[in-house]
Amino acid sequence: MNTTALNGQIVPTLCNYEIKHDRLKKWVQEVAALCKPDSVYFCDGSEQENQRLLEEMVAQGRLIRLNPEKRPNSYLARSDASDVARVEDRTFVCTTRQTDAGPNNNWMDPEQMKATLKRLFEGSMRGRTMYVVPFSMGPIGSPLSHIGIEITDSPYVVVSMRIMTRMGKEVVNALGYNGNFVPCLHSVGAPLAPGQKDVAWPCNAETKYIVHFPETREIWSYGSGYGGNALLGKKCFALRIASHMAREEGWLAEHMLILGIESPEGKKAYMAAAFPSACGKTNLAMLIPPPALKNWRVTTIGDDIAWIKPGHDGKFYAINPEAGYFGVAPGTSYKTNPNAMATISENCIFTNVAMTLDGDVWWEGMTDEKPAQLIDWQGQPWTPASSRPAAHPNARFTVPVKQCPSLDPDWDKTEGVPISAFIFGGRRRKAVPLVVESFNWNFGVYMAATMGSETTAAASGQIGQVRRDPMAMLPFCGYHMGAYFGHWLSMGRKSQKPPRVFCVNWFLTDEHGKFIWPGFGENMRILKWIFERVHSRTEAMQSPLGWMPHYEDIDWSGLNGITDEVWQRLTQIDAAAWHEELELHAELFDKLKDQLPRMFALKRELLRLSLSVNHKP
Ligand code: O2Y
Ligand code: MN
Repeated sequence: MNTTALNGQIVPTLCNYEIKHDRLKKWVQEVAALCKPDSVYFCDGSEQENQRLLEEMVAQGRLIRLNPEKRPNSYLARSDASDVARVEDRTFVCTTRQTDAGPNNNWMDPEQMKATLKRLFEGSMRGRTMYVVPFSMGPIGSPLSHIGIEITDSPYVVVSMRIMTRMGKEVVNALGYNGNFVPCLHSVGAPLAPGQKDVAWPCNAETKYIVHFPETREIWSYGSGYGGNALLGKKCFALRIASHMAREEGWLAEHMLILGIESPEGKKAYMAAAFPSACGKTNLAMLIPPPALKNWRVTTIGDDIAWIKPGHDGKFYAINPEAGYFGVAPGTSYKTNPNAMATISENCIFTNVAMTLDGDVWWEGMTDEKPAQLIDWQGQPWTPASSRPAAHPNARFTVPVKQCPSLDPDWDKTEGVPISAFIFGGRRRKAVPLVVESFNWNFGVYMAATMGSETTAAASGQIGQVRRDPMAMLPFCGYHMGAYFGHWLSMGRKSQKPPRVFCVNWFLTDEHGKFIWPGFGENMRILKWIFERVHSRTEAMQSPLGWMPHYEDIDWSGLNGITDEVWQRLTQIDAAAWHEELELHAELFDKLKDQLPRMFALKRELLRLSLSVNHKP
């Protein structure tokens, strides 16, 4: 045990490895002087350290150890009822000029925000340990990876970051004397007075700030211990800060899953797909083809975030910067996602799920029949007669990707995998057809930029309203969305072989509100068509929105029920609905007009003309 002298105070400091990086040491000292923890601990990322932290948290009542016979080495955390999801209205992007953050972000002047945060962080870690968590987003040493250091007063964050990232002393080694890192400062905002008893989930119910400073590449998060608010490698770094870095450096940081598809002949293609939150990204990333297509294989690289850089051969190469899944538990079952169920069989941290009486986990949708008795996510007895859900709708599992049966053998490759197709999807009951391939890169960027999704309970806002969510990045783009579209267009200009762009919609319904596309594993039929388009440029049908499959272009083997009539509905382009859509595109463009690419107005006009010629309003 060493000590750090801070303003005359001695703070016990534990670090079992050498740190050569002066700027890192200085920053840790500055944070300790501000937050005034009882001690400082540098995480080494070892299994021993992990087990010690888990045991401490169990002893403190912060975690419940699940039945080791049912869920080996797995734990349950129950959050405070006020701290259950990302807080978009408390999330800020602070740039010198407000216009650089764009209308898509909450903004405050960086100096003013720093002053506010410094007041909040002053003494915020009293009575607690301050953990220093070195992590790499992407394989350590990959030219596509970047390093962050999270300082946090939450041991739950430490054990979660160890799952979600490559975490530990190897990262500090990789930094050497002066490598770059993104400083990520986090406090639950709940200091303890001497002798004060801690609670199971400390947080600050009144004040939360999730703040990004893209110009100085810093993150400060205060008041929440949950998910995207606290595991700062994920949305804060890998999307908001990274999207800003990517624009400056000529790459893409996207809210996309990455999957591989292998044909029966052994041909392989990788695709990256963007869907807004709560559209089944994890299910698609881990898809198991239906029995009739069992000779096709889907492999998983990532379920949420992709970092994509152009390679020397003109292709785009992608990595999953994460090393774990932070997936939504409700709705996950052996029917909807058997690979996810196998992944979470052990070494998992569950948050806000229900607990069975024999110490296992349960959530809505996990089994057809509800257990007769449970302990709900708030620790209360629950029966099927209870009016409230047993698990919180945003309950999560945190688990290493290595446990996923469909994990791609190249998931950890330092150069990434070549991407042949980008797929953009939303949740739309009508108007948007099942699948369409854009005529070219620029039109594809237009279609992806104007995509919308109907809101669900998980997102804030009213249920069932169409919210424009360009590239599924609206809550995650760290700069002006208009400039982001410009960046996407410029990436197409830089590449001789940009991926082909597809839009999909699994969520079309009939007049009774019933889904007309079966979804889940059956989406393989659409992925297969996409695979064939990118590999062999098979025939397709031209429409105003792009190329679409004929009925006979889809492999229907083993699936009944998609009649000609249903197919018409799945592929119809309702001109009246599209003229309304175009009005909504104009509304979006008006909000972004100060940095919107001029090409977009042109593309909109071309689309209007094409719809008018082919399908009169
Ligand atoms: O509510 C949270 O903090 C988690 S949100 C989340 C988690 C994993 C993957 N995606 C998301 C999302 O909101 O897109
Ligand atoms: Mn996500």
